[in-house]
Amino acid sequence: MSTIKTYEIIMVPDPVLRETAQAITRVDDAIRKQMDRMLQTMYDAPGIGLAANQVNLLNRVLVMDLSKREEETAPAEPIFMANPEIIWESEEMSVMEEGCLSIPRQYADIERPAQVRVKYLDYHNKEAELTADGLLSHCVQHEIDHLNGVLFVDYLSRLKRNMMLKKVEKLKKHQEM
Ligand code: GNR
Ligand code: NI
Repeated sequence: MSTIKTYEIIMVPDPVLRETAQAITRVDDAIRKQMDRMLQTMYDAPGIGLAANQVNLLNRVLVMDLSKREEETAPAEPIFMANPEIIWESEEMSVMEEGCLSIPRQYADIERPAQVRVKYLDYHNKEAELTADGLLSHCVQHEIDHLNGVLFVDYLSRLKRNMMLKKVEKLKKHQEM
């Protein structure tokens, strides 16, 4: 069992999800503690990614782990990023079904660049780069969007977006979440 404290996940329409998170100076012990807590919060949810805005923090920190998606027993492969920047994106595009822990039980096909290269500070404050494709590419773009106040529903028509946001309101009223 884990002794790591978790955060509460913020849901739409909370305005913190529309704010731009601020760059951090360096990854220090306090940021590492935040990263550990965010990872545990994400595992508990469960989800494959989580950005700081979603736990009411406005610094540019995100966590991801795609390892447990199919196999519960697979070893954890967490990825921690601070100040992530997309330094290259492919012309090729990719469509995948996305969901968001801040927009519960709503899913939609989203088109994004198929591959991206991301520069960031890792858990040890070292500069690192990651080239992502497939689900990891969608996930890292989805998380960086969060840090910029952007949600996956923003890529949909106003009609579809409003339908999803209304459905979440209804779920909340009926306490189905
Ligand atoms: O758990 C999540 N699944 C997911 C699926 C496709 C594309 C992106 C994601 S991220 C999401 C968790 C979340 O809301 N992260 O911000
Ligand atoms: Ni999300």
